[in-house]
Amino acid sequence: MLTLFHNAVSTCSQKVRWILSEKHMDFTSREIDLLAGEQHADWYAEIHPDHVVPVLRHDERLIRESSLIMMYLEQIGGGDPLVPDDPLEAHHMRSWIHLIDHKIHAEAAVVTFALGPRNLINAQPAEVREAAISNIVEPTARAQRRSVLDFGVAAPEFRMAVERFIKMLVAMESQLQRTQWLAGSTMTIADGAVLPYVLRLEHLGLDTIITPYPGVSAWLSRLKQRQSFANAVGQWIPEDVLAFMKEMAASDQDAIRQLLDEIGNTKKEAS
Ligand SMILES: N[C@@H](CCC(=O)N[C@@H](CS)C(=O)NCC(=O)O)C(=O)O
Repeated sequence: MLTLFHNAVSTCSQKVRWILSEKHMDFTSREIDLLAGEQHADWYAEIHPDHVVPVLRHDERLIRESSLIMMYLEQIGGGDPLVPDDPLEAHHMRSWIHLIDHKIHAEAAVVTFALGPRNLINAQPAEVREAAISNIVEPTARAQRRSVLDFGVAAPEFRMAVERFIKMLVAMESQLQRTQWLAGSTMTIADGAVLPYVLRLEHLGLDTIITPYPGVSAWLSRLKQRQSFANAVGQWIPEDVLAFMKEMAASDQDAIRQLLDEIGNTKKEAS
């Protein structure tokens, strides 16, 4: 019996829902309201000491860390294999996952909170706003959240995050000009692990960051056509929430255009 503690909009929850669908596995959903701070409740801190989603409960076992949950589900689930037999392709797959876990995930939080829920959180009473920051367990994430809530897209962290995203898109484009999928000839866990982060740009109305990369756009369309996309994203994030995310980011679009001009978001060679 699988229970997923997750959140509809969260990138790492999308990853896990994606692989659950690809592996044809049913689960019981327990959504955690991140904006209301449910991840900081005592009962949840016992499930995840870092106060983050997702967590998969398999019978009585708790499996944490979205990429590791994906690997776990690959071993217990059905469907087509999502880890290549070829050692080099398997290495490519793990390299994309490593990039997401060690760099892009944190940057996605920076971009999201600089734009999306910033105004909502800043409109809260001072002590509620402060709790939303100081309850974050991981110190770097806490400092980044404070900076982007204070300064929005003018925070230095925002620019660094956009630069990292662009660097990833450049590397993706270089690969996707040669193969259909990120690790090579077949779809792997890497595609499901990267998908929510590219999608996050789109959800925040930052499509212009993606458009210089036609291989990435075609890859995104391929993934969107799969049933797993509907099961992981479409079914969970209602249209009005997507519209709201874009609306929240709308007032910053001019500043973002200027930033992209400064950074020079044109197709570059991967380094
Ligand atoms: N490395 C963890 C990261 C988990 C994480 O940061 N989750 C976010 C949502 S994608 C979260 O729960 N944030 C809670 C918060 O912002 O307070 C994983 O991949 O599972």
